[in-house]
Amino acid sequence: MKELEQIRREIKKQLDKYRYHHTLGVMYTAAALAMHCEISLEDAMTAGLLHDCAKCIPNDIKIELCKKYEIALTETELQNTALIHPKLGAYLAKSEYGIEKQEIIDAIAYHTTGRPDMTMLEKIIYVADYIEPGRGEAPNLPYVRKLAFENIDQAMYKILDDTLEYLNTRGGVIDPMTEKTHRYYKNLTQEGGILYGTS
Ligand code: DGI
Ligand code: FE
Ligand code: FE
Repeated sequence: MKELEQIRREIKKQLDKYRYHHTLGVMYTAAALAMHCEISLEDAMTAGLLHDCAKCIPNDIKIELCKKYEIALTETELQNTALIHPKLGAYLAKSEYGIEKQEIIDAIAYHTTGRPDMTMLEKIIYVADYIEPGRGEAPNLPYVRKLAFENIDQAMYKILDDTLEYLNTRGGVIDPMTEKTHRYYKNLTQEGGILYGTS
């Protein structure tokens, strides 16, 4: 696996100024969450650095590359090109940046929609992407930022809930995986789950 510093230098060339700044924010926020949750800082920082590595590729090239690398895209992803960068990014993390750990590759692949029963590293990247210091426009940010360090599953649920509300009001096509993840974290935290469980 390449050194973090080497990946940082390479990724800087692939991103615009805003995206690079956001990427460093995600990397350091993921590091803080990893300290708190006692998982590998190096894995969290590597996944944070690479999570948006395919974001600045022009949309038509993204689709072309997916064809070339035989990455299957769903109808939803083809309709919403913003949903392609996690899958393509996961592929490039392995092929271009030498990432071998499947846990890191999965954290990149699921950073936009999430998925049910995520690993701690996957949740950390998903949450860090939303709360990093450069983000400012989402509702409830101060609350979610605090919640992230108190109960990461509840933070997942709140972020998914706010994201779906935002997409619904904006009329955006919702990826079935985002809904599935939302349902999973709602059940886990709201009904008979860790929050209000009877045990
Ligand atoms: O790449 P970033 O901007 O850092 O963050 P991201 O990869 O989480 O993408 C964020 C956007 O993705 C945000 O505007 C919400 C959107 N998103 C999340 N789930 C869905 C979705 N967009 C659509 N159309 N459908 C979804 O299910
Ligand atoms: Fe992203
Ligand atoms: Fe991001």
